[in-house]
Amino acid sequence: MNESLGRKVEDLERLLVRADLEHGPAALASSLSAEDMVITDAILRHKLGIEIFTLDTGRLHADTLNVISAIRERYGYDVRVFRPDPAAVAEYVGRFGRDAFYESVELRKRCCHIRKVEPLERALAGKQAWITGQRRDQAATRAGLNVREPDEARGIVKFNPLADWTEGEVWDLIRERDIPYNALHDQGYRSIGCAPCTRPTVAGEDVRAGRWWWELRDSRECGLHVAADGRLARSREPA
Ligand code: ADX
Ligand code: SF4
Repeated sequence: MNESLGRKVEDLERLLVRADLEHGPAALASSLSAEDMVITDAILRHKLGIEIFTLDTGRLHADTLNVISAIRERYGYDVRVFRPDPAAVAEYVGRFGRDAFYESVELRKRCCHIRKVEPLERALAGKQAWITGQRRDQAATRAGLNVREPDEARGIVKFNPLADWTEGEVWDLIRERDIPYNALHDQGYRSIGCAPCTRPTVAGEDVRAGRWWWELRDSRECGLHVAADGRLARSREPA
C-alpha cells in the first residue's frame, strides 16, 4: 500500500475508534457499496462496537442484498436490516403506482422518504453518532463535506471518514485487503442505490450520473443527508 493511502487508512481507523469510544453508541449506515465496505472492513477487523445497518428499501438489486451474506461469511457479522413501513409502501403504491418516482421529483422524494428516510430515523434512534461512506468528489452537493459534522436535526454527530478519499483509493484498499464488494461494481455501476433508480455509467460520466438519471443534477440526493428543515446538512465543525 502506498504511503498516502496508508496514512488515510490510519486516519480512518483512528476516527472509528474515537467514534466508538467517545461518541457511542455509533452506527455505520451502509448502502453495501464500495465505500461502505471499506468502513465495514475497518470496523470488523478491529472488532469495534459500532453497529452496521442497512436500509433495505424493498427495491434493491439481488447483488446488493448478497453483500449481506458475504459480510456474514467473511466476518461472522450480521448486518442489521431496517425495512420501510409496509402500510406506507402500500399506500404509495395504491395511490400513485409502484414506479411513480419516474413521474416527478416530488413523487420520487416521497418514495425515498418512505423507503429510506423514515427507516433511517428508526435506525438512528438512541445513537449518538452515525457514519457514512460519502466522499467529496462524488457530487457537487458533497463538495463541502467534512470528516466530522454536527447532525443538527438529530442532535448527534455525523462522521464521513472517507470525505477526502478518491474512488481510486477506495478500490486500491478493496483489492489490497480483498474486501468483499457488490458484484454490480464489476458491471459498470459506480454508485448503487435502488434497482429502478440506478443504471451503470459509461466512460466520461461522473460517479453519480447513474442515480435518478432522468432528473436534473441538483435534485439527485435521496434525503438521507439533508437536514430535517430541508437544508443540506453542511458542516461547521473542523475535521
Ligand atoms: S444516497 O443519495 O443514496 O444517500 P449514496 O448512495 O452515495 O447516496 O450513499 C451515501 C451514503 O449514504 C452511503 O455511504 C451510506 O452511508 C448511506 N446510505 C445510502 N444508501 C443507504 C442504504 N440503503 N442503507 C444505509 N445507508 C445508506
Ligand atoms: Fe424509491 Fe427510487 Fe428512492 Fe429507492 S431510490 S426509495 S425506488 S425513489
